[in-house]
Amino acid sequence: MRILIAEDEPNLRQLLKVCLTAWGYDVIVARNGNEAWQILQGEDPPRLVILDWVMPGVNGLEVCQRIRAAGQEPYTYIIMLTSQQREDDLVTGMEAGADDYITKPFKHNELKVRLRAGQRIVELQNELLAAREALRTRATHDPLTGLWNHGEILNFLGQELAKAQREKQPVSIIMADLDHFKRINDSHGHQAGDAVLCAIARRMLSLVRTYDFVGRYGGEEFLIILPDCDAKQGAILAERLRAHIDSEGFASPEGPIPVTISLGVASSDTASWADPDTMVGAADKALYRAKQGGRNRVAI
Ligand code: GH3
Ligand code: MG
Ligand code: MG
Ligand code: MG
Ligand code: MG
Repeated sequence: MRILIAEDEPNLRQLLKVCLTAWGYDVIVARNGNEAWQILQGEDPPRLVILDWVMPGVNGLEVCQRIRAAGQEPYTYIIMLTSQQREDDLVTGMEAGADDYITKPFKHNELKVRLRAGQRIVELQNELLAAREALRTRATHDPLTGLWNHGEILNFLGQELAKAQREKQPVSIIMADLDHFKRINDSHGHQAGDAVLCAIARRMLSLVRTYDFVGRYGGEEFLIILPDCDAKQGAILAERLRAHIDSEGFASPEGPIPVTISLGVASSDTASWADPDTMVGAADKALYRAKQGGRNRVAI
């Protein structure tokens, strides 16, 4: 774990560095409050900080207050290390946002165990942040394909429609549905069907631009959002997707499985959509026409 030591007294700074390194920490040193603050403003700052109180320029108490005022996540665990030892100083230090307070001259073993306590807090928060991230991913992604899920792709569509209106830019969507997918499941099994869905997702992602959104709308239906893309460009991309998927079958132990998709396109430059639902409805109708027309085709 990385730790920042802010201490203006060179001998003590060196002693702390030696001790902490011996205890297994990755030590970063600052000679004053300004340096400490700079380091903490950098990318991926240390989460564990030992702050001397009295330093030239910005003192440790101020650094501590600034860290708390910024309220950044993840949390910074702060130990004030100081020779101030009037009774009120501890209260002032901890009111400024310090998590712990040690007076000089410090006992090595005491500093060591207090650091371990701080490390536990930091690690606990790491776990919470990872759990929150995992929950967020689960709430917004389709577990099979890793694409945006139904709810999230519609959220994005709402945002992109509003943005398109504000910036007077077109936005297009494509609703794509695998052709006769039931037959693929029936002849090759559901696991092969799942693998085909994943492969289709990858092929779609490989063809769209980085700022497009690809979502799994339902079972074997995909919704693609194309910001800043008019009806003509939307139809061109839909055709590229169709041709790419039609061009080669999906590898399976029994040989390649031929797969085709039908696609419906709706765009904001050919009609004005008040909300995501009506726009999706229009793409759905176009998709229906593509199916009626014989599948493996694009309709607008
Ligand atoms: P069409 O060309 O008219 O779209 O025919 P289809 O067979 O693709 O359409 P239908 O709606 O009749 O069947 C869709 C099939 O997709 C049935 C369902 O079991 C399958 N499916 C939906 N979700 C999944 C999934 O997650 N995994 C697998 N393997 N199959 C799925
Ligand atoms: Mg000092
Ligand atoms: Mg379907
Ligand atoms: Mg289908
Ligand atoms: Mg169907």
